[in-house]
Amino acid sequence: MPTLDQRLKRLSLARLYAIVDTGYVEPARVSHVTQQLVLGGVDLIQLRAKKLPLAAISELGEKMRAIIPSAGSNAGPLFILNDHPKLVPEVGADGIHVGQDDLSVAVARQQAGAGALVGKSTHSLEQAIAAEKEGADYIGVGPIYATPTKPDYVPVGPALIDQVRTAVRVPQFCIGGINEKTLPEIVTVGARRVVIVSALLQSSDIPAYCRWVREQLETSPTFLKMGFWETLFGPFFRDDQIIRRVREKLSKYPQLNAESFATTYFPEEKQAIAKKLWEITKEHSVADITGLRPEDEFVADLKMDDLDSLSTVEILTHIERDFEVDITDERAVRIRTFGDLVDEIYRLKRNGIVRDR
Ligand code: TZP
Ligand code: MG
Repeated sequence: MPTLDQRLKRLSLARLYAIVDTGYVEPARVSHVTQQLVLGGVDLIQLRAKKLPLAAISELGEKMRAIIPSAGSNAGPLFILNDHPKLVPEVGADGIHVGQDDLSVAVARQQAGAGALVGKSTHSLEQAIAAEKEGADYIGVGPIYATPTKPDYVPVGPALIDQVRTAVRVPQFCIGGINEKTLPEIVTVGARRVVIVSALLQSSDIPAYCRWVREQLETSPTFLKMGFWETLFGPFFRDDQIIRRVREKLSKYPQLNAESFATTYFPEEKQAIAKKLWEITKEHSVADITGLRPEDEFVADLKMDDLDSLSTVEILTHIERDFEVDITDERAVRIRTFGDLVDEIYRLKRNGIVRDR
């Protein structure tokens, strides 16, 4: 069974969350649909069976568990149950999802077991902030658009996506009415994680639909335009926000060039790396970074999503055009500052994982 840390790491990399909702999928088709979602490479799968008795949910959960590969080592998707935390240990699920009218996050966690993830639905900025404070590992935000899957709820609209993104640090999944018409719109306003229920379940080719969604999330105009800081500190962070925040932060510092930056702030063995990173940054960033200092805490000032949980693999993926990388080390690292990044690459180079091109 994956540990809580492994589950959190898997969650931090997640983009597409699917729900097997028995309102759309009869129990007899649950196994087939689950297989299709696994084939499509979704990151989370939830079982949502509003009208079934507990015993039937447990039985379906066990069937799904047998199909869904373990999420340890980032292999399979996370498997989440809706509403019944006590079933989590017996089914072997990775977590539980609760709504605003359900058990608190703390009680759900206690019933589901200490290693389980707890997600919470939110329908406003206030609820999103409160859910994070309450300790939710991720939140759902929606319904963004009106949806027959949750007919009694007033849609919150796409404008909430950006507000939540700047206020909340835990992963946030946009939900409600997301389909081939609406996904491009929410991506342009900053959505980077989505839950899709009906559009995915009703698709005639579920794996192909999953691939299309992922492509939308990863090749949006925002994503393609992104500069180095965005690639490093979180895709979908908008250019104008980057420019403004980085300029604000850096305007205090004297001008530096790559050479003086590296030699001023780093010991000799790390200077080449620092210089290279500075140059990559300058070349690819939309921001003026001439005053960059190693101790600048971009996470605190820029509130970029996911920075805490950026893994070595993700970081190296972004710099692989400049370094030859053999990604065998999946140790999650905490990169808070430019100096941390230099240190981390130095460590990887010393261990032979990264070599200069
Ligand atoms: N919570 C907010 S909207 C929603 C839930 C469970 C349903 C989303 O379903 P669909 O079919 O993707 O609109
Ligand atoms: Mg519920």
